[in-house]
Amino acid sequence: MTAPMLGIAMVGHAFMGAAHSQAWRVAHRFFDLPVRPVMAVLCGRDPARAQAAAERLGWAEAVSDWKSVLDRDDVQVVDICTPGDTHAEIAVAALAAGKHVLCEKPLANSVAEAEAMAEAAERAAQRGVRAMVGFSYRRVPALSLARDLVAQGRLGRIHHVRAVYLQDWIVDPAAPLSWRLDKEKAGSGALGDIGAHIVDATQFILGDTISEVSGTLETFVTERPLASSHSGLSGTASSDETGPVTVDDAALFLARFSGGALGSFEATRFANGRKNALRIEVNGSAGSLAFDFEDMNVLHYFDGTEDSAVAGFRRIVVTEPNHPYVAAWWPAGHVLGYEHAFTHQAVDFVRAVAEGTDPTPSFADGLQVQRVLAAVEASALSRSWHQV
Ligand code: SOE
Repeated sequence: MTAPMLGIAMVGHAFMGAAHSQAWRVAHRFFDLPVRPVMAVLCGRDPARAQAAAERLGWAEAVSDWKSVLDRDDVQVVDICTPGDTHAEIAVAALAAGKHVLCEKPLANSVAEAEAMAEAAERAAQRGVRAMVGFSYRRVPALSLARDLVAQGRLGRIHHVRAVYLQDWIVDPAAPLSWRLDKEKAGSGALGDIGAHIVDATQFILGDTISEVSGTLETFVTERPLASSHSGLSGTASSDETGPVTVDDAALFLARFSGGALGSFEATRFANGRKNALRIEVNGSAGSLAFDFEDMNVLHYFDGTEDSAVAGFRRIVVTEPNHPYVAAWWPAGHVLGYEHAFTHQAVDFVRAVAEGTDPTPSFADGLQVQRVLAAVEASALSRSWHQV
């Protein structure tokens, strides 16, 4: 007997839209789900581009007005894959219309918007309508395992965390302006786009929250050529017309966690040769963990209780059937990729909706990250520590 359907409407169809489409296409084919996601409609402002994307990504229909899906009976979920300046409007309207919402990260472009979204999600939850923010790295098996090991006390008391997220796609000053370099669209630069990921991932792994930060931001290239077309992360440069970069290129900050751990964070798009190097190291009284997304199926674990004669970082290949999520895919050693975390995200979202529970990370979790980002910006301006 086929499972009940869950109609999805996705707003936005660029990089995240492609990653989410992959997840909606395969989730029920690899995981046992109580309801089956149906890729009902893709929403995109340009009708021709939206239609082409719907055909390419596997959506039944394309529309140019996202509001048109809010009163459709064949849509139960709105999946927001747009730049941050539209997250709040779409999410609040969708939740009010009784649609479950999955919203890409960061939750919003400001704390005020994130607060409105979290309040809307809290009200909606009382009506059984669910909301999740898409910090997908939580669902990389190795990082899920890291959280489990910390929660089991395998590292003892956590002393400090160091996290970097290093990319280099705009180190070339000739790389054109894209929405991620426009504060109006993106809210911030490396801080919110990739810094948000390491804030959420470290809070997730520790099961703790950042309470105080001291940071600094820098924009290395302040003028760039205008993009003539959309392609990849930064598009293709047009002629010699230029425009201003209005966001940070790099964000560095120190943090204190509520539980007492210290943290050091760096998010930059100017680390030559680092393509998507989300790296986290956790050091505790009884051991340490280390992870690098560019080797995403591996978690390095140092057991501080081992005899020093044989102690050392052990390289755990996180592909055993008893590791998080892995059993649904391939035999041990047949590794996973970037797109699998989005499928895990879709699976956990669908299961929560079907079971009537609140998926995580919640909009309240997304608001917490937004507050950390805002505190870093305030700290950079005042050149002092700021409470989150
Ligand atoms: C660009 O920095 C980007 O696409 C981010 O926006 C994503 O959230 C991250 O997963 C990969 O890099």
